[in-house]
Amino acid sequence: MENQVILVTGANGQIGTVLVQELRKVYGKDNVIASDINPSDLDGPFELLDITEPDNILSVIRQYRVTQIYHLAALLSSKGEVKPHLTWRINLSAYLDILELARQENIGRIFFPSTIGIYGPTTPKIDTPQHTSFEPKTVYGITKWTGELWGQYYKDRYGLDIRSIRYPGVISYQSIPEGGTTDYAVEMFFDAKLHGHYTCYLSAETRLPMIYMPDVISATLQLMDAPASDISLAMGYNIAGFSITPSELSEAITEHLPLFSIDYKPDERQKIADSWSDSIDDSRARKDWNWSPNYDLAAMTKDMLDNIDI
Ligand code: AKB
Repeated sequence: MENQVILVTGANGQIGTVLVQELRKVYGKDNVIASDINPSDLDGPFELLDITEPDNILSVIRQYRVTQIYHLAALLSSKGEVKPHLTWRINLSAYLDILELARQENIGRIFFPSTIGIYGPTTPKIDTPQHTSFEPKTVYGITKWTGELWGQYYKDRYGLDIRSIRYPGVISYQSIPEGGTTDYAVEMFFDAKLHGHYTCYLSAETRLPMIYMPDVISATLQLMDAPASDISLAMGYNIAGFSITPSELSEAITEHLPLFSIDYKPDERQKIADSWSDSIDDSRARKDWNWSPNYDLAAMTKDMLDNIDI
């Protein structure tokens, strides 16, 4: 797509750091404005932006004549339980501000990252359907579920083009994520390479849906590029990569690093993981915009180990 100017909030996060670079390959370096509350060493336009200050967001939108926003700034599930009010402010109030600014400033398209964290104990755990019971137990899940509803509202009432994905746990080597419940998967790779041992904060048999970063990027760009006529949901699309337990991941790593060892000391994150789904039905995304993942557990493990350089 030509002539787009894209603002990415939360650009220093796990997804932001990779997505900004990929967007810049497609739209040109100067057309992708990275922003974050902390400074960045990414090469290209960058704005220090406190997402809780709508006036600052507005001046960035106007300064660069922004046409699309990827609103990635968020506190994740585990950190959200430590700072519930701040999580509401960042994850939900700031998103509402962005929706309102997008309406006023005629922003063409918005991306809102949702999550498997919107599911809860009343959600079917296996092959969780697109439309089901949503009773999340974390503040993070509440904010993301409410954000999805607000997105649908702004689409129905004001015609905004909102697109959203419910990301599974994201595995990547470019940075070590913080504040999530699925972070263990990335930590395990780094500790395997660095120390040959990992102590996992979830129990061995905790099954969760995961996805590898290249699939996150292709899903996100594919959804954002799809013609509006193909998009039947403004709420988050379910997408799935592969579902794994810590024990299965450690076995996959051991195939490459035979001396790797693991032990388990579940902490408060276990309760969060237990309230989430085991696996996801993503047939709606496959049907609407041809989604399908390229990486399974074995392919992801090999690529992670090839790329972690410590
Ligand atoms: C988290 O663990 O909080 C996130 C997520 C699944 O959205 N990675």
